[in-house]
Amino acid sequence: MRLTTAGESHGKGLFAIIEGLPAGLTVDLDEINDCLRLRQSGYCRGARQKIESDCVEILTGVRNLKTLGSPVTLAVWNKDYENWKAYMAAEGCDESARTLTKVRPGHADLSGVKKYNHEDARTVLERASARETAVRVAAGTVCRQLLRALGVEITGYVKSVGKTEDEGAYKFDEIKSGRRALLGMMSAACENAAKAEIDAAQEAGDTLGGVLELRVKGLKSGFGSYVSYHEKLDARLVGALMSVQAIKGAEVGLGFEAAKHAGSEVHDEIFYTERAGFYRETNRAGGIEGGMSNGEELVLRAAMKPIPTLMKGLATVDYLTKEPARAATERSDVTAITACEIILESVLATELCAVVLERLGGDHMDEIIERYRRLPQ
Ligand code: EPS
Repeated sequence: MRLTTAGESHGKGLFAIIEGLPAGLTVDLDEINDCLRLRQSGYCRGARQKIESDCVEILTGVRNLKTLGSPVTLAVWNKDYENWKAYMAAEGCDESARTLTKVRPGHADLSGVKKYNHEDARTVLERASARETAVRVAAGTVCRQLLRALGVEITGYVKSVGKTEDEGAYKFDEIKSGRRALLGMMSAACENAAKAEIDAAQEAGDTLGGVLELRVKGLKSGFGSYVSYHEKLDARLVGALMSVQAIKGAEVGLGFEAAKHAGSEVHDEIFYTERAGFYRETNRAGGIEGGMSNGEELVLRAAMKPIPTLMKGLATVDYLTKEPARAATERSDVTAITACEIILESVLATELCAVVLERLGGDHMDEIIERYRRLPQ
């Protein structure tokens, strides 16, 4: 299975082609649109979210809400295109308006203009923008629906915002039902503290990032590989998380913390009873050993950097004049941490779906469900 996305932030829309999905998968449009709504939510999002009400349109590969086995094309149209077509239209437009040459530190602007020999960083930021994640959420939700048919579920929550960190440990089902509405954190006290931090950042014309924790329940052992380095499950899933705009770090299980402890404090001892089979009492490995799932819950975390468009503007240089300048200030979010949570769940679903289909093969969902059922726990 392979996902390709296309589209610009202020172009006509965002598009995804998912190739290699089996036939017979029931697509739940309401769930896709709920996830798109979640991606637009969160405290202190930018003004763009007031313009858009993202909604998926399926263009190909589905008939009567069931996949056909042919490529599935999804579209999320940009309402804002109406306001931008004079500067963005493929058919001809005025490129001289809305140029951006005061390249923003932390964004793709400077490396992008140099790489493609552009004069205007607008041409770069249009594709580099995290708006692209709208269609990745739509595609990821289709993949989530395939995984759910096998009994594999994904959830996650916002673990920290700026310096406000939730040190609590939560069970999968608690997370699914317990995320708070404002930011997607688990604790009311943390949400209040985080809100105060976000307010202060906004006041200062600044931005904030945070840490997200993701969980996958119901994945049987043996997905991924210990024989081929490029098929290692941890490498693939961490790679998927790192593919999201603004993610600067990702870890599995104890992650970086494991390096501070002795082996006896890190590895999950193995037990066996006839009733339970092989089992562990801890899951510090985050469900992955030797590049393969081990049947325990997958636990991953990712760190989102603060969005690089700051209202107060950072020191930079104008790309054309070479004069010192303050970086351009497009409208932006103070934080997009809540959106990032559903985005990460979606990219995880997409990569995991690809891994599962590579191992199981099959043209129709029935075959895939049957093959998965026969695998050992
Ligand atoms: C985003 C839409 C964008 C930005 C944001 C994410 O819309 P606009 O550029 O029209 O304001 O709000 O992207 C960034 C902050 C960024 O740096 O890329 C969205 O729909 O998520």
